[in-house]
Amino acid sequence: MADSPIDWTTWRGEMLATLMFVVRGGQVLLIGKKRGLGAGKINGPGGKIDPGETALEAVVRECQEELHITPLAPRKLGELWFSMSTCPDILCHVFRADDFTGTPTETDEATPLWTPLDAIPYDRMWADDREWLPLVLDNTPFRGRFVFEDETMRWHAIETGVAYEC
Ligand code: 8DG
Repeated sequence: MADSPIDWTTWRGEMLATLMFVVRGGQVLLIGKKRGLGAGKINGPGGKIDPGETALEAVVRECQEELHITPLAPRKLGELWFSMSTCPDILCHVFRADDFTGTPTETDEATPLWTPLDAIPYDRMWADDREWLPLVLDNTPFRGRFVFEDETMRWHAIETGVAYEC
């Protein structure tokens, strides 16, 4: 791929966000997102980190708010660095859990969608997701960097071999 149009050495995420992928029984718990950035798309539960929250606290809170579940033993598997033309740059922390408490429930933010691991609906997700979600499902830590112009992904790079603390 061509050289990055962004100098990533000085890049900083202006908006901090999270995503959670709960994998259980050969399926991953996705959502139909009903509002906010990416409304209408399929995604994992998650959202913005509030002031004073850690990424882990934020992702657990978002799962509780959006789906009424609490992921158990969540661990960070990835970072997504988004340089966007239409909104502030986003740094998104990606987590995985292999169990949860509660019952996935539709809310005004999300519809729960259990999805077989071999049938991920990438055509209804953000364009970058097919580049890194397989790593989450494979338990491979990663960092992905992406340049978007409107909804079109213009450049991307994915690194593995990174390590995260939780
Ligand atoms: P709200 O309460 O303010 O309505 O929203 P929120 O729940 O706090 O935040 P949000 O609008 O849902 O935050 C955007 C979510 O979308 C956040 O979880 C990160 C995620 N997201 C992007 N870009 C991409 C992407 O390219 N792929 C995927 N899978 N998720 C993305 O912002």
